Amino acid sequence: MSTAIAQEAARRRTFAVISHPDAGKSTMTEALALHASAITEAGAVHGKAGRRGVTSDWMDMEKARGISITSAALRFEYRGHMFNLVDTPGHADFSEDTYRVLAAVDCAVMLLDAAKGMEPQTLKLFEVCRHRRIPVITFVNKWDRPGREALELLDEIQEKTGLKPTPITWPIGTGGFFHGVIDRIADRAVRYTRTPGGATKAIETELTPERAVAEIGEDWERSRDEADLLTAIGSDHDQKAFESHETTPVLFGAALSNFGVGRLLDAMVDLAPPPAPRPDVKGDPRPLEEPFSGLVFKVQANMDPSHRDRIAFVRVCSGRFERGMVLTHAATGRPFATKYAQSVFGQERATIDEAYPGDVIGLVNATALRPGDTLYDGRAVEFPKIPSFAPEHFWTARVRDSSRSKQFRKGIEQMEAEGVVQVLRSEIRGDQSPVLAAVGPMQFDVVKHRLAGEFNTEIALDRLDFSLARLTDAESAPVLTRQRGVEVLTRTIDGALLALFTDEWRMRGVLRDHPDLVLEPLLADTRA
Ligand SMILES: Nc1nc2c(ncn2[C@@H]2O[C@H](COP(=O)(O)OP(=O)(O)OP(=O)(O)O)[C@@H](O)[C@H]2O)c(=O)[nH]1
Ligand SMILES: [Mg+2]
Repeated sequence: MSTAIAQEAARRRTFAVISHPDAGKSTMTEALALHASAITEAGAVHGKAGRRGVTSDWMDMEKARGISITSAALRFEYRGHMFNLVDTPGHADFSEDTYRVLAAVDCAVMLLDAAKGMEPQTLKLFEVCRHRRIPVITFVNKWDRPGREALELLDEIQEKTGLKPTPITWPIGTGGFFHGVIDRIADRAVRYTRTPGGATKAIETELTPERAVAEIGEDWERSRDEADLLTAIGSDHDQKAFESHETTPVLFGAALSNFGVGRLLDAMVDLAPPPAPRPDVKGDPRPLEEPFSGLVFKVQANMDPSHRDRIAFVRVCSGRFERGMVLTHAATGRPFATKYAQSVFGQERATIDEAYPGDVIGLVNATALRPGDTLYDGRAVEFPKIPSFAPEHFWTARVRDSSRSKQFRKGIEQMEAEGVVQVLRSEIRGDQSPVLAAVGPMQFDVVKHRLAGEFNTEIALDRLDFSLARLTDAESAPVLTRQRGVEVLTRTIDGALLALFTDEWRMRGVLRDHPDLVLEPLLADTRA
């Protein structure tokens, strides 16, 4: 029994796909599923405007804007391995969602845009991965378009992340002349030929050196010389160094035309670490073979307009999950029934009967569950909470048509449960106009859009002139309330008292006059 769990865990690969906005995460997620034969045709073939949405971008607003707003999980099998892949949103306003996903995976695929190299979110995410000790496989995407020099990109990666890049593949040709890659591990070269529209796997042909010289010529010779140089300077993959976060394997390709995607999938099988025991709040790792434990990393409602339910995404951390088992919800100590457990593939779902460490499962109608919660069977365990970010934008929300007040309340409660925004209240403001707090302003667009779409309720939002929140206590609150440019509100989800200030300068002024006030930062662990 216990060896079965170890064996099942060993064949799991649990990944986040991350990057700066627009580098191609959703296209790549789709391409990976295509290569694993989990889907038969990529949906991103019609270009951004009229394209059929990619599998992981299912929300209306995502289809309309062509960006990912919320993370999406895909589960599929490849080469005897069970992949759990989570496509994340790149936009900084939604980074809280991305960080929750990073709390639940064992490895990350980082995409770089060939023309842009390291961008601000790229850098931030590399830092988060280092902080969380998540190994990163780097894929330089959009190599089919004019871009930077490959060697120059390697230098930039090394310089900005401190990680040593170890190319697994090396591109043959650049700037729209992307012929194929040299596979530095398999010691061979392949040529890619695009299928119409890039809808299906690219055709791969083996390139012997003779053929390469004859058919490609100069681009091949240059690529081969560069690959030799890499070997000479010792830029080879080293599994130990990769797992201890000293290096990042690098691959080159184009997700849109499916160039290099199969090679990435193989690297994910061969290089990515399988699930390991997860440390609990005290730092003690829970052995994989202990009874079930899992971490809720995401809650999402109304994914399916015809069902209107709330689904909690759980990463299995130990043991065997069996549908129907009754678990304990660590936060409340209450039993939790798992009759409606599902595997998720973008917006589609299917009943799942069993799962193992590394798997992501969806628990339906899990109204009590919040991101960061632990569920377990057997010996009690609680995993560390996923820290929430310090909000910097504060807007009041109210319903436009008061006959929709009930739906308004329900909608806001839903947005809070999912962590789309934080909800703050005070007696003075009353229930009719709570304050919504967010890391980035686009989160308010999501609230507005989803309340209209899912709750048929139009809302009005008004920006408040605050940009800073601090945790305070009941003693300090009355003093703070008397200050100009300060407001104290209660965060509904945990009852914490938050003092809002117009800016840092204002807060310092208040502290100068009242040095004994309790004002603690709301720490996001990514900035640690
Ligand atoms: N030329 C080219 N375009 C690509 C490639 N991969 C993705 N794209 C295009 O780049 C744009 C962004 O792709 P997405 O997959 O939506 O990017 P994303 O990283 O998921 O974006 P966010 O989720 O909004 O951060 C789309 O228009 C894609 O068609 C590629 O390999 N080559
Ligand atoms: Mg996307």
